[in-house]
Amino acid sequence: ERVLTIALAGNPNSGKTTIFNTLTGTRQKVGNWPGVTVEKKEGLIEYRGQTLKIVDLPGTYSLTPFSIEEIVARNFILDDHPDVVIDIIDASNLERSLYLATQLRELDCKVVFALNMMDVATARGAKIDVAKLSELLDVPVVQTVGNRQKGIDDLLAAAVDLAHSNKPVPQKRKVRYNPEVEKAIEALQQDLAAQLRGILPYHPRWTAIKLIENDTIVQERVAAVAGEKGAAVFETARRQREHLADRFNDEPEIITTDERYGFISGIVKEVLTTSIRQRIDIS
Ligand code: GDP
Ligand code: K
Ligand code: MG
Repeated sequence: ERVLTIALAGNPNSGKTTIFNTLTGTRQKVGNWPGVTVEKKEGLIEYRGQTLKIVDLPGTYSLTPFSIEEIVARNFILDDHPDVVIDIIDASNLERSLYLATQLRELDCKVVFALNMMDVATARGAKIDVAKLSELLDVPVVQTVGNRQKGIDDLLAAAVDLAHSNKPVPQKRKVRYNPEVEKAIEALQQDLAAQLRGILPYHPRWTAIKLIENDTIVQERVAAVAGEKGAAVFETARRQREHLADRFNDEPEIITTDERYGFISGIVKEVLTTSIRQRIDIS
């Protein structure tokens, strides 16, 4: 039977390695990611009669093309198509953690959240509406306390169930940008579909967003498959970027980043309650 690949993503210090170690025990292979000196850890385990390959991705806050760690993590998801990505979320730093989570949702990979550090969050008086978080991002959420091996069986079960599920990755409950940005994405997406149907390496909406953000790695990948047909697409991307820069007086990638933060802060308002004591402690 086919080996299922499960990748662990998360911010630095979210508990990724702790959970990786619990999942894989001593069956670990440590090396480097190809071409870079970033450590790669993977481990094979047997689960419900099936072999699972667990891959510990570099810890990142985002998935931009500006840091080696982020490029490694993103390329693995884009090119190796893991069956499921477990995003280890630090529940005691929910807002910060959701930036990566939001980007993973935009990438259209299958995602499960491990809401880790729940003990820390609770001790600080934070209450998280887990069901609501799951609903708002349309992602299964499992609560874990990594250093006490709590919730890890449930997490693995949720990941494997999702890997086997035939349900397509939900398209709603992702970031929607303001109408002007959405129009630019739509125009570019239509061009991508018209010019590069069948040869586009990545999801068209995601590709359009990245081209509007001037993402050099995605530009290179699209150029590599598109050949001459790329010219029209890159011209549309350039025009849409220019239009948005004029309209908002800012780089499009700044606008999309801001809007992701806005989307996240809306989610946090709905799911996170802090006790009076904590609010006093912070002030
Ligand atoms: P990584 O940077 O994401 O790989 O994080 P690590 O796995 O190295 O964990 C960072 C620290 O947090 C370590 O000291 C862990 O023992 C600790 N840790 C991991 N999970 C939890 C948790 O759920 N609760 C608490 N209190 N500590 C945790
Ligand atoms: K660490
Ligand atoms: Mg680590």
